[in-house]
Amino acid sequence: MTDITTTAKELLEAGRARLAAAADLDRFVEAEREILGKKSALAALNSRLRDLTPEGRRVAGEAIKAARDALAEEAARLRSDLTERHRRDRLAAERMDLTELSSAPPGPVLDWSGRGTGHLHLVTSTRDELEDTFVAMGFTVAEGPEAETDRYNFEALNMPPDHPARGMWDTLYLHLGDPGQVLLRTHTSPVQVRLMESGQLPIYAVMPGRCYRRDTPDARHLPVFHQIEGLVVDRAITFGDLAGVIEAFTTAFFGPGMHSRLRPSFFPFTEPSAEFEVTCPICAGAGCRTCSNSGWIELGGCGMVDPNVFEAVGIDPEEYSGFAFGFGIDRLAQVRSSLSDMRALLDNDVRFLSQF
Ligand code: FA5
Repeated sequence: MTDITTTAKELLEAGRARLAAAADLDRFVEAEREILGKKSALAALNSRLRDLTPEGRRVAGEAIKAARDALAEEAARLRSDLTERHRRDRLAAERMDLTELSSAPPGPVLDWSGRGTGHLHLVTSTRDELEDTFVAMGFTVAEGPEAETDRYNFEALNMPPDHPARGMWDTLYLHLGDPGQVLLRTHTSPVQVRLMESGQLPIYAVMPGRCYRRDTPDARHLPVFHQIEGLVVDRAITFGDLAGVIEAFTTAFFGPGMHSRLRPSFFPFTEPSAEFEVTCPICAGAGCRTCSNSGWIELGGCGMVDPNVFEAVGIDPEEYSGFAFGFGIDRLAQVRSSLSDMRALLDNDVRFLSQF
């Protein structure tokens, strides 16, 4: 009897040590089978019980059971520790280090294979920056389709058929629907109409996107380019609010010391209309070749939403007023990065693109 009890205690201690020594899950499972399995030394002790007196069998049986329970408990604890350690190791091994991408300097980062990891195109990163700036000023971001109908691109913007102002935009028409009714939008202004038509007022939104014109590519024009539109519609909005927002944007985007100014202009969908200029970011206003020594660079157009536009979208111009603005993202990127020719943005020459 004493013999079995002693052996059970010895097997308990040996088993504990064996389990604790298992370095990984596989070795642990093996050790657990040897110690607690059907062919274990502990299980073999049971077969020796039949030679004992009933009292001796009870005492020795309890000793074997106590050893098995203690080992099973210890094994469960160690198994959960090892499983957790195994999971953490696997996660650490599979973890991707993204810090390299976000903190990488401009230009291609070469990985072990010698291939560059690439980065956003200059126009995309400029668009992202513009969105961030306006979102920080409280604007939301909206988008609209690139294939538009005549109504959104022209008619609802106060340009009925044959209106001479349509000639301001050389338009590409699509062979879709009625002739002359579906086109590639020439500006982002149709998204204004879509937003106002949705009937959710007030509106404080910017709308970036791609535009198309039958413009011959040259140093300052592309047939496919990007604009960002701004629209505010609320009660009691004034021209002063427009000027204030343009100025706040200029300082937020270009930095302190950079300002804006408005010059009278014409757009059919705004009245009064203006062109807005910002301090030349190249010479900080001192005068250089890019700004023709004026110290100012024209960025885009703006003005108070024309009451005819409000009527076309079912907003009461007696109750609401608003302003809109729109400017070229490629043009802005060109000016900020001193690119002499905008066509370089489309050439896809990695030696050029990797500089930004
Ligand atoms: C417009 O497109 C008006 N929708 C802007 C507007 C919006 C006025 C809201 C009033 C209220 P414009 O045709 O001037 O205006 O174009 C605006 C800007 O788009 C230009 O200043 C220029 O930065 C950019 N842009 C125009 N055409 C091209 C082109 N072919 N390539 C690159 N950028 C262009």
